[in-house]
Amino acid sequence: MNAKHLFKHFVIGFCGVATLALTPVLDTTPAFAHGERSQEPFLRMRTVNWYDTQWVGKSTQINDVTELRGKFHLSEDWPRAVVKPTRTFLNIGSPSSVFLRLSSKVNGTPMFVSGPMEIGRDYEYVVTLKARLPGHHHIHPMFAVKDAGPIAGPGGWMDITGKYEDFTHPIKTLTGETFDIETMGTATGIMWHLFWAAVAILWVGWYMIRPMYLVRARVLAAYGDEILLDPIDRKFAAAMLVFVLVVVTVGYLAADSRHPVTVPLQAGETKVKPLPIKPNPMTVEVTHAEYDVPGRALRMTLHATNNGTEPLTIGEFTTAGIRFTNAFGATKLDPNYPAELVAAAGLTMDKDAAILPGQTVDINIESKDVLWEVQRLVDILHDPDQRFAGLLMSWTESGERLINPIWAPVLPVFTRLGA
Ligand SMILES: [Cu+2]
Repeated sequence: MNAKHLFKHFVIGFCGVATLALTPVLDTTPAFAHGERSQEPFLRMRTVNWYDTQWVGKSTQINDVTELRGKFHLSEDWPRAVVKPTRTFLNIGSPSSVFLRLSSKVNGTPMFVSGPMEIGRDYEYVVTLKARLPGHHHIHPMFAVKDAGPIAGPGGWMDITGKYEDFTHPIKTLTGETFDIETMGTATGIMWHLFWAAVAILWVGWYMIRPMYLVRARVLAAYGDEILLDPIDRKFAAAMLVFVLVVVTVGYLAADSRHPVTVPLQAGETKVKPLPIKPNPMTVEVTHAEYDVPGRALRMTLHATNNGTEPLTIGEFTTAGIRFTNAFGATKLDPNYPAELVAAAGLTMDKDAAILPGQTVDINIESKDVLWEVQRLVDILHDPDQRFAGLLMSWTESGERLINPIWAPVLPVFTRLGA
C-alpha cells in the first residue's frame, strides 16, 4: 500500500517536473506582436478608427527621446455592446515599460488624466517617449475606455539599442532639487518591504509555536479559544500594537519633514476639444456591403456625391489600422507605415474615374486581401452584430485629403455571385 502510494506520488511529481522543465525548451517559436489580433473585430473596426499613425524614431538609443503620434476618429457606428467613451485615456501598448512616457497630448491638451471624448469626432495625439529598455519592441497607440477596456491601435516595431544600465531619468523638482527618478527611493522601498516582512514573520511565528497549528486546532475545537491565550501572549500582542503604531507615526513624520512640499497625484478630468470639423464636399453612404468569405474581400456599394468644385479621387479604405489602397492611394502612403498592415493593391473599383463636381455616382468598391483572415477581422461573421466601420479617403485635384467615415451591416457570401 505504502509502496504503491509512493510510486503514485513519484509519477505525479515526475510529470510535473518534466512539464515545467520542457516548457521553456519546446516553446521556442518567437512571439510576434502580443495578441492584438485576438481583440474582437467589432472593437477594432467600430470604436477607434486610427489613421496617420507615425512611429517616429524607429531605432533609438537608450535615453533618446522619440514620439508616437497620429490621429483617430471615434466611429459613429460605436457598438451597442461597448460602453460609450465618457471616460477615456490615451495609452501606449508595449511589452512592459520599454519606454518612459514623458508626456501625452491630445489636440494639444496634456492627457495625464482621463476624460470624455465625443463619438463622431477626430483627435490628434502626440506621445513623447524616452527609450528605457533595449530590444525590438512592438508599440501600439492604445485607447482605454472605462468599463470597456483598452482598444489597441496598429502596432509598429521600434528598436532600442544600448544598455539599460545607462538609463537615467534626472528630474528637477519644484523646490529645486535634482535627482534620478529611476533610482530615487529604491533603498527606502526595499527597506520597508523587508522590515514589514520581518514583523509579519515574527507575529505569525510567535503564535505558530505556542502551540503548533494542529494542536491549536484540536484545542480550539474541543475547548474554545480562551485557554489558548496565556498572559504573555496578551502582553506580546499589546506590545506589537504599540510598536506598529509608533513605527507608522515616526515613519510618516520623518518622511513629511524630509519632503515638506508635496503635490497630490492629480485625479481630475481632462477637457479635450475635438478637432474642428473640416468642411467636406463629398458625401458617402454605403448602400450595400457583403463579405466574400472564399474571396477574402469586403465589397461595398457606395452612393457618393461630390458637392465641391474639384474632381475627387478615392484612394484608400482603412479599418482597424489596416490600409487598403489602390494604385493612386499607394502613392499617398507613408513609406514608414508597417508593410504587414498595408494591402497596397487591395482596393479596386468598377469606376476608377474621378468623381466630378456636382456628380453623384454609385461605385462598387472591393477591398480584397488575405489580411482580412490574417488579422482575424473576418470574425465579424461570427458576431450577432455583423457590421463594419472604417474611413474612406479621397483626394481633391489640388491634393487635399478628404476623410469620410463609413459603416454598414455586412452580409456574408460564400460564393461569388454570377462568377
Ligand atoms: Cu503588438
